[in-house]
Amino acid sequence: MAMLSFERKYRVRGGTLIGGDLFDFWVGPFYVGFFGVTTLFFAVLGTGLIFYGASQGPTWNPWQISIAPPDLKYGLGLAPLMDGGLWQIITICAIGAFGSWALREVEICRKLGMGYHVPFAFSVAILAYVTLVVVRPILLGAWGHGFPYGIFSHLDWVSNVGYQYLHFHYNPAHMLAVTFFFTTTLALALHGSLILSASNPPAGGAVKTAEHENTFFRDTIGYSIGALGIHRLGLFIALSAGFWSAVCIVISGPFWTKSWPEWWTWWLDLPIWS
Ligand code: UQ1
Repeated sequence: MAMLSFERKYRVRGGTLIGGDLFDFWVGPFYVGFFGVTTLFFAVLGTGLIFYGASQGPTWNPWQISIAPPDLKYGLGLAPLMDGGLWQIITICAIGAFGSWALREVEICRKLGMGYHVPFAFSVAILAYVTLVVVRPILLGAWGHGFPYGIFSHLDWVSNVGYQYLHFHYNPAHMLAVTFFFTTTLALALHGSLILSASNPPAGGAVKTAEHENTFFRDTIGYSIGALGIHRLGLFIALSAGFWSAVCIVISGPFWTKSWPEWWTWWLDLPIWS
């Protein structure tokens, strides 16, 4: 791919976290770096192991392929390759690839002198995944508490684990997470529509300004959060959705073993009712 004229200015040396100049280069449009190499290594190995596992399994139907975690009897030990060991190595590859990708983003931020907001945001997604397949299984004492890597099988896992707590929607952290997910879609819908309504007029129409955007919301709800503010709010609610998702699953089992509807008896047990 041809390099755009302005790109040369931003292809600056340095900012690497490791390896000095050794991997400080681009391949076409892509910055590589040490963590570009490790991302590729873990991604190729992990994907290859998923295909190897599929080749040993009963089906090539993409919906039904599943790499299962070890049986609970293996606890926190290493499992035989075909009995959960593949899942364990694939999990290491996934964390290696996601972590490398985040650190490659950090190196690009350093090159450009930008804040670390994007790798930080990505790290919250990694945290949610690691909570599911590492933190909660360790707290429960067995890798078998991780979820299986398959399309239908992971849906079944979510359903089964949900029913273990009778009615997962009564989990207060789940309520917070869902509320943040919905609020994020509301905010992005408002923001996307507002920006397009002002800056993408029909052919021949005049592009409007930030004052139009502010005035629209002052006219409708008496308040405008502002151009920078909406992005701060958006990042906060989106990260909160991922964060409370991690909380709602890590407290299920390690910190609350009964049904989630029962958790609310604290309300009925308040002394104010007697
Ligand atoms: C808003 O006030 C604003 O500032 C002008 C935006 O920036 C372009 C927006 O995108 C949105 C959606 C709002 C309205 C949001 C709130 C929380 C009042």
